[in-house]
Amino acid sequence: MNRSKSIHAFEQAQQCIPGGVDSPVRAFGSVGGTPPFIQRGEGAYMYDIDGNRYLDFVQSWGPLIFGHSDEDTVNAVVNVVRDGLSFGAPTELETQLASEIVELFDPIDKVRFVNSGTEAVMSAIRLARGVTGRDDIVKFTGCYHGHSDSLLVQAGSGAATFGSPSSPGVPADLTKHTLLAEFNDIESVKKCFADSDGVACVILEPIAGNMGLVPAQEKFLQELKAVCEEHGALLIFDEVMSGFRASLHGAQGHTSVKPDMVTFGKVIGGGMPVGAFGASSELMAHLSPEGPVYQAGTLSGNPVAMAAGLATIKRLKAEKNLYGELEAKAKRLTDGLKAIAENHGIALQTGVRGSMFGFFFNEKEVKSFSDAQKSDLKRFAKFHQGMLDRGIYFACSQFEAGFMNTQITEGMIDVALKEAEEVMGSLI
Ligand code: KE4
Repeated sequence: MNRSKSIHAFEQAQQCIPGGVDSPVRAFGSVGGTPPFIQRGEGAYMYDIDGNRYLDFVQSWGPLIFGHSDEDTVNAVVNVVRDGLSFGAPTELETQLASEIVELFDPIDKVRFVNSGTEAVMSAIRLARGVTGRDDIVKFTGCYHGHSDSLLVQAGSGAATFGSPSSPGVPADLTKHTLLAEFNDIESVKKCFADSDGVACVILEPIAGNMGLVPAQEKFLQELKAVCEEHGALLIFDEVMSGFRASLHGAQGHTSVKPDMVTFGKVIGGGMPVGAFGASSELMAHLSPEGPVYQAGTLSGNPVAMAAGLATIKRLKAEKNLYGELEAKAKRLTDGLKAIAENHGIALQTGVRGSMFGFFFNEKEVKSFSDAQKSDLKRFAKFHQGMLDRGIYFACSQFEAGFMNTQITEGMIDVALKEAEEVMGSLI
């Protein structure tokens, strides 16, 4: 596949943008090769500046559940943008989208819009700390919640549960209140509580998509909720990715456990920059201007983003069989990949939750980040590049999830599987 224009564009980009990208994963660091520079998207496909076509299983990392340049979404944006791009003043569009989200997520009565998932999580944690008067928070290795300082932590030294910065530029003072537990391991959570003088909240991806696809086990979620209740800590489900991807009710379509707070992003913006966080009226009343916990944003809830999100959520509600159909297509793809891999003597672990899917080049089931890290990353990279050269665009990291959308047909999935048959053969 000729990507000469992308190669040149990547060189140009690196002259004025760090790494040539505005988000690190896009640089293809973990899979190698040059990232295609995209010219346009249409339905199930993206087209790069060399004219190559790609069947897209990433969809901007989740937002595009109706595919690229979805007509309803584009029309909604065009109609609104003619009346103005932003006012810095309230609009009814914010109320309408907030009402739609609140209606679909039981535990929350109110939401506040922001401009990214990072902002949503950062604000939710500040609210939890403000409400409880406690500083410590618990997160899980392998879960990603955006790049705010308190959450860029790695395991501390030895058995310590308190995290240390995972990035230069993050002062230890800003991570010393973040404790790290192991996903699906309730004993590690209890140790964090034992080590802490008071935990404000526990945050996790209830269906993790940032270590590859790793759902939290139901028993673990129930025990986690019980531990939080025992200690008066708030439970935050970070559904920036799983929200409206795992089901119409996010992860809560797959677990009986109800969180105290939920964060959102991606799909609720329909491709425009939107994040949100929600909780009960009682908890949200602590937020400025009602309460003392400060949080703000110039473009938060701007009408263009609200219009895109509203068009998306309304359609998700209207199309009753949508998630069942997306899950069936995701299973067709992953079951097919698993069969092809096994025919070549390659171990492939696969998983599906609604329109989210994942696969690990791993001998064993993956239940935590340490399990995921045992995957064959070289084999993943070779698979990714082989499929990309055949026009199939998977996430460029073993530690990411894949996404199905309404524009991808069973015929397209069969084409992807046919290409995978050849690529898997090259991996042995
Ligand atoms: P943003 O700030 O990127 O909008 O959201 C941060 C975030 C928070 N919580 C979860 C569960 C997330 O998955 C994310 C962002 N997801 C990544 C994909 N794994 C975004 C892609 C990127 O960083 O370029």
